[in-house]
Amino acid sequence: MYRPLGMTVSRHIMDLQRMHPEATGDLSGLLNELIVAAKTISAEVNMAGLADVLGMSGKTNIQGEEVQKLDEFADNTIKRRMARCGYLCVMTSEEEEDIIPVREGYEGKYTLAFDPLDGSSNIDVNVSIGTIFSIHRRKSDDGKSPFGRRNTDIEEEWHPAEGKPGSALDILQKGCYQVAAGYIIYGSSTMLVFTTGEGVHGFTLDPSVGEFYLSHPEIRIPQRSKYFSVNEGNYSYWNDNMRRYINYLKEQDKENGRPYSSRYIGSLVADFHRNLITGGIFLYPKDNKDPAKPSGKLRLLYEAAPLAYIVEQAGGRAITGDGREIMEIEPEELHQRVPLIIGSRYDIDEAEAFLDGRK
Ligand code: AHM
Ligand code: MG
Repeated sequence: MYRPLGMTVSRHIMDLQRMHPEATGDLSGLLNELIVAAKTISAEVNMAGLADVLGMSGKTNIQGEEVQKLDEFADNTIKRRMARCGYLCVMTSEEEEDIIPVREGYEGKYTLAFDPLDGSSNIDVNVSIGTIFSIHRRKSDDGKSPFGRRNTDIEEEWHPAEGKPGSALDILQKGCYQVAAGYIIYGSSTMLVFTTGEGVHGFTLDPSVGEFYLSHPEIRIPQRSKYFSVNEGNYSYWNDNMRRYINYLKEQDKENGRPYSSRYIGSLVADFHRNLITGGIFLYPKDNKDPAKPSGKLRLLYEAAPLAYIVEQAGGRAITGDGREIMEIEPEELHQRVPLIIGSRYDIDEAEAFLDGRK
């Protein structure tokens, strides 16, 4: 495979734009702004231990600035940078109750949903965390989406409300209408993985230059895996079908590659990223742990839908386990939770058969 050496993410984005002569460059500009925010967060994450030390005396750092909790820092960094980038009409963050307006006069044609720092309970113990993002085109003025088809068919010029503030209606769109989605993982290195509907590509940050370079072109998830990722501490809260499936994965059956190995970090981005590269199935199913959260823990807009877009573009699949494809769910509210079963296609098909009682 041709592997261009030294391909920066900005050049890659420009190349994608060139493939669409009708493109205005707004999506490229938007992605580039997000990447700057990601680099800022990455630098802060790398300083996490030190920031804590510096923060102990009166919670100000050496420059006299307030030391913020990292998830708050990540949220503010994205929110402030993107509010006046000129390409968005409205945003929503996992950390904020309501929609986030953009600066007046800077309204554009896209919407952004983001989880600023996913897996943030892992910050203090030096485990990988990440930022997830999802981009949609805004809907029309009357709130009705003009896009009845998948994003690849969308008319490039349909954005009549450009120049006006967006609303929650612009945000509440199905995953299949995303125009871009991705994540940044702050791990042993910082990586950006994203799709604009033309495959999934991964870039690694060279911190000495401050640039993301293409390191994982055209990522394809193996169709069948030998890893499962699930919080087995929730076993007693699952329904029988879910329990049967996990028991099945742990049975000895050499011919069919079982038992599977268990891998669970507890940081969705990190668990997802490993499975994307090596193959695997991640499950956060519905459970009866908390009657207020019957759909599990993860959120549709900030976690499930963007990762579903990526996994589908890489040849995998994402479902809820109760008969729905993640990409086809019409969101009803900003912080809607959804069961998530995502990963290698063959494994998802098999899990689906167990969960709906066919197997
Ligand atoms: P967060 O967005 O508040 O960090 O919570 C989401 C995280 C995911 O990264 C991870 O997959 C999940 O919570 C782990 O939950 P649990 O501890 O219940 O296994
Ligand atoms: Mg999260």
